[in-house]
Amino acid sequence: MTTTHDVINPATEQLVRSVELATVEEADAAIARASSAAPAWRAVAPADRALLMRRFSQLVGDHQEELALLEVENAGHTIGNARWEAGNVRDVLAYYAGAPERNFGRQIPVAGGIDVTFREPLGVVGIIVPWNFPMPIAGWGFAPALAAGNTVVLKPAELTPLTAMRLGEMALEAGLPEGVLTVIPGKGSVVGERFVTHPDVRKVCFTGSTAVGQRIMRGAADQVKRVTLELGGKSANIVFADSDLELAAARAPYAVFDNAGQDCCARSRILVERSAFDRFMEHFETAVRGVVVTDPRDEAAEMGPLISAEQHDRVSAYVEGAGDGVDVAFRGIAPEGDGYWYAPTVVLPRSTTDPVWQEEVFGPVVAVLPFDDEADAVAKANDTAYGLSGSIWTRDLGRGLRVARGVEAGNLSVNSHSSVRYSTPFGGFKQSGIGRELGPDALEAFTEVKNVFISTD
Ligand code: TXE
Repeated sequence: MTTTHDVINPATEQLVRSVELATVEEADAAIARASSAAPAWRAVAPADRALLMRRFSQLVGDHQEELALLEVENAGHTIGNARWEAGNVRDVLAYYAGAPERNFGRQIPVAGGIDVTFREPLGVVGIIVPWNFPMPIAGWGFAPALAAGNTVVLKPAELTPLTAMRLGEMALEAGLPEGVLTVIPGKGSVVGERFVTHPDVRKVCFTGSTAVGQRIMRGAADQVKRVTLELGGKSANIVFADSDLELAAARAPYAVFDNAGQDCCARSRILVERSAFDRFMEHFETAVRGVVVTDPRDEAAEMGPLISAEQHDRVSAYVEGAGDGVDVAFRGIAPEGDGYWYAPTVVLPRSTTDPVWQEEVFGPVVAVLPFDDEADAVAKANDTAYGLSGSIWTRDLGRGLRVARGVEAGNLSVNSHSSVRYSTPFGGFKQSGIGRELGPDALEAFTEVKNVFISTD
């Protein structure tokens, strides 16, 4: 039976649009179309596949403002962020448009003949997208998958299907054949599960919670199905006393409050060298109080609302619900009235076992603790089940690199909080996931290596 989902604007709590959610039968039909489209798509000449992807990229670029405005309603993102996100999809498509003609194999010296490897597409790839970055995460999946010659079925999150649906329309407008990229709004337990169990879906690329990621990995084992998992994070922002402390404090809010903290790379734990702790906190307080939390359509907005009332409850349970288990150091501002607003909040955990220090809050809450020396900083940073990203602030670049090598995480930055560039690999250690997106690695993740030996004897 068909059901619908009401997409709610998180800043106003008003209905944006009702969307029909696909049934299992509809998911099966979409997978069947993707399966039928696969042989022809992989046979498209590399230059022609590249051209179609460039057209798709161009179209996304031409509609950047439309997509950005839609994302403001769909996900409550600030207009500035939403523009960046639409631009990111354009850029990711343009980057991977270079791939079909550079999908090189190798020629390996062997006795008695010629040995060559090919990078073959997998077939149909299922991409499951969360609500926190509906456009970029969709693009990071479909762009390399399509470039490598796969066809794609993509399920956006129930809460935020609108921009992915629009991208699906644009793929057709750009001339990608029917069935090459199909966006299917639906429930995780229906459409998402079907991607995992359907034998024609050869790989599932999932971004979301660790619990669902574990379930997908278990389910995929039955068919030895390939998976890429991008899961949660509890990343550390490590500030040494020799850093430009004012700059480190000024940049720290962006690293954790961007997208209202609903970011798997959020640096939600700040570790400050003990001798600089008080000075850092003074500068940090000024910066946090200055974060502009307002109507996301406002050009000045730096932070918008949380995605839903449920997420609001979840976040406040870590602070207001923690009883006397957590001390609030200071807070920023947030609007009153309609919308799922939560002020930027800085807490001082009592110990490193506190939930707010260990668990992914996925909201604008950051916990701060001091550390004693380099070894203590690395040990505290690594005292988590996650390992997605992290930052190190120091003027000693030798130390910056040493600490970056010591932190068990996939994406580290020194004197910066930048984690994502379309040309470099992105992904997690430990329970933050498996596999890599973006850069050359993603292309490999959407292909199988085939070895062919030709006898010359
Ligand atoms: O995620 P889910 P939710 C974390 C974050 C957040 C929490 C809950 O801590 O507060 O997870 O968010 C689909 N088979 N992250 O509940 O459920 C679902 O429809 C297949 C971190 O929204 O994991 C959606 O498309 N698919 C994360 C996607 O999975 C299933 C981003 C993510 O939903 C499924 C999001 C199933 N059984 C949440 N069940 C990050 N690290 O960026 C659900 N889905």
